[in-house]
Amino acid sequence: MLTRDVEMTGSLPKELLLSKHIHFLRKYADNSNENYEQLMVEYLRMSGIYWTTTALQLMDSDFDKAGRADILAMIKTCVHPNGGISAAKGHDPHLLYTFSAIQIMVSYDALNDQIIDIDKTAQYIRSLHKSDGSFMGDSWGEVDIRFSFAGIGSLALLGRLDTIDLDKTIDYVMLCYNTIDGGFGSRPGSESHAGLIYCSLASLSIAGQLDRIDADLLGWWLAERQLPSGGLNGRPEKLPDLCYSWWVLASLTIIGRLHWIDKHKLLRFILATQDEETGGFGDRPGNMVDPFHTLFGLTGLSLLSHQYSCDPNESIPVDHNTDDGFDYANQWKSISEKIKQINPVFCMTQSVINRTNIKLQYLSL
Ligand code: 3PZ
Ligand code: ZN
Repeated sequence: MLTRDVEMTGSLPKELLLSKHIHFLRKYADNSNENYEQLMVEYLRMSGIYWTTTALQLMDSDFDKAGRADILAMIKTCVHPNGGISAAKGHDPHLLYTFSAIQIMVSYDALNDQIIDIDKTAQYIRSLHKSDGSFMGDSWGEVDIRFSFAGIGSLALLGRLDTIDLDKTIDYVMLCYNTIDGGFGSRPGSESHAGLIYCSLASLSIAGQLDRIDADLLGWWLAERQLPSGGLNGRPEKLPDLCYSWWVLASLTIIGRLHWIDKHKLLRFILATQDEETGGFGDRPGNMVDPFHTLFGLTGLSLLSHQYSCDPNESIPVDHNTDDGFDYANQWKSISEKIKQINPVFCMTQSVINRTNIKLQYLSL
């Protein structure tokens, strides 16, 4: 069988370009000079701010102070009378942007800063919950498992999970479970896809119901997403894409099987997707960079490097420390010092999640 993959040849970055990434992202985060408004299309803006600020928080603890007030003021202009939040001022509210806005507010510890009325926003989310346990994205009525995670994740961060029947919500998620490969699709009967698997596992982790899946079967399918280049794809026969480093690694972390992939090969792929000139990460080596892939490059490195620095049983395999030009032991140590720990369920820094009293479930082998 022919494998679809990319070549890892030519001069590709081999080290983390930390200060370039901070510079790249600051252009987007600096709302005050309206840079951001030119850089990120309007219909994505709220999520764009979440990708950008989360990426900066992972690298730079002083970041919080800089854009906080402007960003919170921007969110306030997107809050609708029904409690929903839109991507930008004047747009319709949507569950995905409501989730992004809540993630940003929680990361700034601003839930009680009178930007939203928590009860109203919880009621807005409840209004999108259907009697079969599924979630709509907005009043147009489209249903997707992504919206289930956005609903559950939002309510958990608001401390309002009791607003919905959580068991029923998880029963719907389990209708999207595929017994053949252990994965999840967007709706019942749909093909498994790594991004939707992440949404499902994150939902099950919040609900404490991860025992409902076959973690070995799913872990196997997830580990098979790694290609000879080291990069990961989202389903069979697809090219590798940096953002799947996050969807797959976060999923494997939640089910306690992160060590089922070759981390050293993935490290080389992730570093190769950096742009040496502009900073930022793209989907594949040599491609255009954006804040979305920049966040998921950094979160992938965070999961990999912190697992290394935390787990004394994980040693660097000898055959990896040969002559491919990589000093793995030093790379992992230095990356874990430069990038903070990310929470695999919420994709927010672990220190922010520690401030909440949300209980999450993780499996171990
Ligand atoms: C990208 N969206 O629908 S999108 C997204 N994709 O809003 C944001 N990997 O064309 C950026 N591809 C770049 N900055 C891409 C978010 C998509 C994912 C597209 C993509 C990613 C390969 C082609 C869906 C969470 C939220 C949203 C998604 C996934 C997960 C696009 C195309 C689509 C979109 C935005 C821009 C540049 C950035
Ligand atoms: Zn991608």
